[in-house]
Amino acid sequence: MTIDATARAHPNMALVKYWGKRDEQIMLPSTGSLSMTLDEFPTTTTVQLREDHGPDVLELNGAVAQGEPLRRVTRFLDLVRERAGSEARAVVRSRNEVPTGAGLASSASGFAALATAASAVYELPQDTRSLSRLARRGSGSACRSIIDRMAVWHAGEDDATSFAEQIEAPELAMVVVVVDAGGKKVSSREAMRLTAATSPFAAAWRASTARTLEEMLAACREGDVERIGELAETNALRMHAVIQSTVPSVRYLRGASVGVFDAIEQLRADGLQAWGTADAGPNVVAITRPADAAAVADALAGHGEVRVVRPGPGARLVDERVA
Ligand code: 2P0
Repeated sequence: MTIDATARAHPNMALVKYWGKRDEQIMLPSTGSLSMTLDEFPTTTTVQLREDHGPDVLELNGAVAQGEPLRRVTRFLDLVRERAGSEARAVVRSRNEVPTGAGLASSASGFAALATAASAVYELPQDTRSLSRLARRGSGSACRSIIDRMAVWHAGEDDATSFAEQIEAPELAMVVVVVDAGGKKVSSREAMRLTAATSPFAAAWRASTARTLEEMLAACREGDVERIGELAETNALRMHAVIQSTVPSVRYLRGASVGVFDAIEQLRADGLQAWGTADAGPNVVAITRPADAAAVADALAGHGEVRVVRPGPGARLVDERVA
């Protein structure tokens, strides 16, 4: 019997964004999405079964967590227990190596690592597809962090068909520009609901993203970095446009973020190819070729702390203790 298991997973950065759910209960997205798993900022999570009958315990970066983070982990473990036919509670210890305020969400790496460690401990299927489907139930984008390097998340029709899998793509690099280390006021989940409920552009966003995903898959197959960059930048700005069009308006990009998009456009005019993207926060990420990453990082260093990231590994077990 497995006593405890430790898994590690990394965040991912979407080139075609997930923004909206078709079914919040089982976390079906309204459109597919596509991302690069990063080689930095891992989350390492240990799941240990409790031998007494105490409740689930969550420790985040060494401190005991309560409230919503604990409820979210418990709900996730309830699903795992239901599938495993187990009543055993667990102690979950999770550590994020995201530098404070790097603006890279830890929910994707967090639930990818948790799904992987929990599947080992509760003896659920551990193939990539099963792990991706399970991670999705914790946080949508976590299904992509299960996957090595580049992932497409198929929107799917039901729980069985909504999962991420690896795709071939040309070698990319990204430059993360941290313009603001503060937390966000409106969670992605809340802002997605607000978008569906109040934006007149929500349907256009869904239709255009579905088309963009098809074009992006073709650009990845063809190894066309320029097309990948253009599509990613347009898709990110469309996502921010639909988010800003909510009532009340949610604005994740700040003046400084727009300044980085301007600087990236200027780099292109000067002959250095890079394209901007941004998630549900103010920080901007430049997508570029590996050979240009250092020059792009130098050029953007005046706008905030910069860090070059590359394609990284999917979630995996790093330790397992068996009695
Ligand atoms: C993405 N984001 O594709 C998009 C782009 C943020 C902006 O996925 O409600 O934490 O847990 O499924 O996955 C962030 O949302 O939301 C996200 P839930 P999630 O990466």
